Amino acid sequence: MKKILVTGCLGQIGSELVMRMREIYGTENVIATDIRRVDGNIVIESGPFEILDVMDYEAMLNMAKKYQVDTFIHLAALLSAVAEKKTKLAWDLNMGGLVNALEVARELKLKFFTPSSIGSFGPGTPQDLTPQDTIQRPTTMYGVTKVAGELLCDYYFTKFGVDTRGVRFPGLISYKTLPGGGTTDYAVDIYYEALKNKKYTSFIGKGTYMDMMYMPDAIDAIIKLMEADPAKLKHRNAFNITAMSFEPEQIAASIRKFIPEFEMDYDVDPVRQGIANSWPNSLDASAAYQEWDFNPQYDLDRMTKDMLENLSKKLGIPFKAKELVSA
Ligand code: VAH
Repeated sequence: MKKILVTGCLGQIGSELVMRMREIYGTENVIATDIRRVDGNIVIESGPFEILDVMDYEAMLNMAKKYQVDTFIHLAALLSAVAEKKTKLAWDLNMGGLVNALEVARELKLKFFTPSSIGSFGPGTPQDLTPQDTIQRPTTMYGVTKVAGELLCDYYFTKFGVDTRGVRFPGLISYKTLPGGGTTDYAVDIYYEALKNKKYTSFIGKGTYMDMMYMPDAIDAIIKLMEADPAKLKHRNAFNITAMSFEPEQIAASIRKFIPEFEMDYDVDPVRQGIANSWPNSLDASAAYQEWDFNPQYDLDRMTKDMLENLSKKLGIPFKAKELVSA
């Protein structure tokens, strides 16, 4: 990768990926785009930024030509909970935007990345250690767009030779942006509430296991996959990746190691609980380890410590992570 165009750069992944790629590849070589401008945003202020509607193919093509990019990272999409409320918009944006991006990649012979998700699986999928290759019959509009997206990216590789690559992300946890309408957002909200109020009411029920990963590991995974030897990529567009699987009681217990007085109760949201129930409890990520040396560095307690330390600075709430208090 030498010169990269990123869509959805103000989102949870984009806002961190752009900054990390600018460190590695040079600020002027990472063109950040989004549907809106946010004054004062570091992604916008720190390097090349353009307003881009991913539904506008001509604008997308002209922008890729203008900057003479060699890589296209397509992140603009609606997430699971929002997509269940706005199903037609989710299909139009998630699929219309993707096919426009793939057409640009085909036309200009660009390397291409777009993420899939554990949301691409459904209740008929084996839920424990979900295999890399297995049945995918998701019961959400988000999941339908993710499975269709995986197939579309495979098609553009086999039919047109586009170098498409992708991963099935688990829930991603980060402190730099607020949650964007996903089902796994409870695992981000909980850290904010732990610092602000020392208590949290979870909208996901006790015992609901989902795969999760800390954002630094997600960013490293994208870069590692995009720099991998293509000859070694058998699965290419939809690698299962995960760093941990936990349920709400376990993340609460991790927080209590640093904030012993933290309390949690439940007010389950039937829509997001229904989505979570249809997703795997845990993934088998062996293909990613074998084909491109995927290797996450954060477990639950290390993530909790880093989240609480960084959120305390962001929110201006004093917090000093004691050494791990025995559980
Ligand atoms: C969501 N954060 O909740 C996203 C992600 C696996 C979850 O796809 O929709």
